[in-house]
Amino acid sequence: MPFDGSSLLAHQNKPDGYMCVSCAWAKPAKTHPLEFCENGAKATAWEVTHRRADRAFFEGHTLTELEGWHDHDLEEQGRLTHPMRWDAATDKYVPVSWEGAFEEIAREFRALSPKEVEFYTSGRASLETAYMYQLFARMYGSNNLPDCSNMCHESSSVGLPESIGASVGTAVLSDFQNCDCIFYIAQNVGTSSPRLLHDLQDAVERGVKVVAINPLHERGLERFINPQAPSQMLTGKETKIASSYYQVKNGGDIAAIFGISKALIEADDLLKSYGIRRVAGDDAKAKDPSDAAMVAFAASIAAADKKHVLDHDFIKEHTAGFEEFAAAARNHSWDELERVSGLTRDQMVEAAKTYAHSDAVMMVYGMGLTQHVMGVQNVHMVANLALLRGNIGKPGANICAVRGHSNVQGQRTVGITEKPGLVPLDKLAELYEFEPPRWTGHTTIDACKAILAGEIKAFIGLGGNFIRAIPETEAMEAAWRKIRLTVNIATKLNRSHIIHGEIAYLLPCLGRIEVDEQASGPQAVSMESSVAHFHGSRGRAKPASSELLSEPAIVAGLAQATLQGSGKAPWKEWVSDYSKVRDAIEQTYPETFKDFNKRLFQPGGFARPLPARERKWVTSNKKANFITPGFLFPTFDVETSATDVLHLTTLRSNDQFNTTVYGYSDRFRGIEGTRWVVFMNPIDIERLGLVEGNAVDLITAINDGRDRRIAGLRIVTYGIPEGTCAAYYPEANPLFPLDHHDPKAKTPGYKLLPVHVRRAAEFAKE
Ligand SMILES: Nc1nc2c(c(=O)[nH]1)N[C@H]1C(S)=C(S)[C@@H](COP(=O)(O)OP(=O)(O)OC[C@H]3O[C@@H](n4cnc5c(=O)[nH]c(N)nc54)[C@H](O)[C@@H]3O)O[C@H]1N2
Ligand SMILES: Nc1nc2c(c(=O)[nH]1)N[C@H]1C(S)=C(S)[C@@H](COP(=O)(O)OP(=O)(O)OC[C@H]3O[C@@H](n4cnc5c(=O)[nH]c(N)nc54)[C@H](O)[C@@H]3O)O[C@H]1N2
Ligand SMILES: [Mo]
Repeated sequence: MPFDGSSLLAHQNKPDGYMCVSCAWAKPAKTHPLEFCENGAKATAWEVTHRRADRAFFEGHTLTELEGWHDHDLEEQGRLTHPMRWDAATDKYVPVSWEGAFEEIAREFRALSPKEVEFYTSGRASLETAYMYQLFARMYGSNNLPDCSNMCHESSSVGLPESIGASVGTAVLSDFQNCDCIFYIAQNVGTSSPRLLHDLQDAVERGVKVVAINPLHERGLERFINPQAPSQMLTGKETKIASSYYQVKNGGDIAAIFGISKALIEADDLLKSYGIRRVAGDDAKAKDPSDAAMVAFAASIAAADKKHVLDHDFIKEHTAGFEEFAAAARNHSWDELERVSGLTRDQMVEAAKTYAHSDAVMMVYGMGLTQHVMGVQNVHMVANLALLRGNIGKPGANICAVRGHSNVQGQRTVGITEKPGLVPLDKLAELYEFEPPRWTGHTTIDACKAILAGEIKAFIGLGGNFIRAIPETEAMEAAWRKIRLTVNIATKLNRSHIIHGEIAYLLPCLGRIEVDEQASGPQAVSMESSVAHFHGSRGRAKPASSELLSEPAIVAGLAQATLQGSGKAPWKEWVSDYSKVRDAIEQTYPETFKDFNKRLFQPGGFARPLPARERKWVTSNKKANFITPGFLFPTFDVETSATDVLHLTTLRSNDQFNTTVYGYSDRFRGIEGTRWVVFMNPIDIERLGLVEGNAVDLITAINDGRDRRIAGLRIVTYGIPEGTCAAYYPEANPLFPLDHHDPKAKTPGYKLLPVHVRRAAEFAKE
């Protein structure tokens, strides 16, 4: 019998249950009694809500009217219940049959060239759906498979393979039990992946040092009351998480990590030139008194009976590029590193000291590093720091790139990518008897550019809220309306459905928490966690409507209608039994998915093979590479005389999941009742002649001839470094130029944008 409410939650993230639809954090083999967090529970409640955006709702509202609604109010209408097509005469979504929908969409697709179609994926769809979807796109003839990962961890997908030959992080859960230090960079654990706090807390209680590098003091990184620990719940006793907290300026991470590396390398130099005994005796008199901290650092290493700060054996055996990196670190002056990072030299030396006295260090990071115009270099720097002391590929020492959406990592593993080189195309050709396209498809940014240029005639979204998640909101919304066909497969109503093409379909699907009954019985699906383990997931809730189809069924319906029997994929058979899709995935990727069906519900998941964990480097030179960024900070084309320019970063509140705004409370940051705020440093507020509570406009300060602004935000005084400010995503997205992205990864620079902050006449009407 299907469950609901709290009985449902008891199965969340359990080996026999369903995998949370919120974040991608690891699911342990030995679970806590309740293996979910506040935000996971919220995401579950949001999906199994009793509210419905049903026929009556859509009869009652034109899309023009709904355009004026806030993101929160659109989604709050509840679950979509029936397939719909926009009716131009009434400006409403009207009910249609599934067959009718598939047929018209297929007819449109067939009339287009495959290069004119975008197949977008948000990171929630299962491995089974994702595999079918990419195959559909390729059999149709398109590699245009942009996905949310392009806006998220693409900098990791590009940077990590160059550094260590892995496209994902190498850490697994047991590393948290074996490390003695964690560098926690640019990730907001308390909001974005609260279950990771269990692992952090357990580590801290073992004496592990947590070094936080983040412009904002984030509550979850500072202290944590574990709701799973009755003693903490009853007594209110908190665990202090970060042992040191370094408030780097946004975009200052290259400088900060260079600073830490400089300290490590120069302390190593000191030990080398003076010898361990003399340094231990503090004999190495610093030429310059300001070097005292460095001498003390080197002496502390000597006192611990260590000859070196760096792991020279590892560097020699496993890496390339060290000398160049070390020379760059020595060359950067402390003044420059301090100015760009916003950290003091003493802080960087202190962080280096903590690092050097630890034997197994994890590097955990998130969006504050990847969403930058230098996102790839940021990722390289994390790897460089790890390589200096051999902190990759030994227990407790690995890189943990904390993923966002619950299956965003897995989708890439089964072929959602615009890069044909990352997919076993020959294998697909052999299995399904078709000629896969070999051209490079569109990333999300490429897709936006093509849409702006009028080159895209059809867009299909497998989940997500494309038009809200991307940059350049205003121009993109205008261009979006000119697309001939927009199709969205979704659970809830959002702005990407309201703004629409000339022909528009809204196709409602089952959520992962719901029972998915097919011809062979109730189905399971699977996903990959942030630590590269695969998990089965079985829905348990009653479907929101009897008219919903599952995502695999919708993809198969579209594929069958479009492909009309060409190629040999058994779409119908797959839908009646998803284990057959898993067999196909295993045939396509035999090493990664060995015995997929057998291992589907293995407690703790089953691991994806990652050679870098074994110190096998799948890079072009078979080495782990130090890669030296040629700059500390990007240059922007900004009016140099402007004195009101701050560097904006965009944030998530504790009460949202991406563009899904659950409510208006960012409890951990003390913001209630509004999202229309800008966080500023008190010195900047005063310098700009403003006071807390004033209304201000934010105006993009990059000179490209366009006016981009968001108006009437309320100033909140906040502990954020001078020269920086922060606002919420997606409200701030209209400020971001489309070209403001990492050149290689094309990840938008959502965490660093120069903006003018100007006094406004009034507050925005929310
Ligand atoms: N509740 C909730 N959970 C979520 C999501 C959600 O929206 N809500 N989204 C999911 C998704 S898709 C993702 S990708 C993840 C995102 O999770 P995170 O990776 O935590 O991303 P953000 O919340 O955007 O915040 C990034 C952190 O980086 C810091 N930061 C900003 N700029 C910089 C910088 O230049 N340098 C450094 N060092 N730090 C910086 C910010 O202060 C913030 O603490 O969470 C997932 N989980
Ligand atoms: N300024 C700024 N912009 C950002 C970011 C940022 O930090 N700052 N972060 C970026 C990141 S990391 C990401 S991942 C993207 C997110 O971009 P997307 O993944 O495109 O957006 P979401 O908000 O996660 O999508 C929410 C919608 O997904 C649909 N949905 C929910 N569950 C399901 C399901 O089970 N199946 C289907 N088919 N649909 C479902 C619902 O209709 C819901 O409205 O945004 C990016 N944009
Ligand atoms: Mo993400």
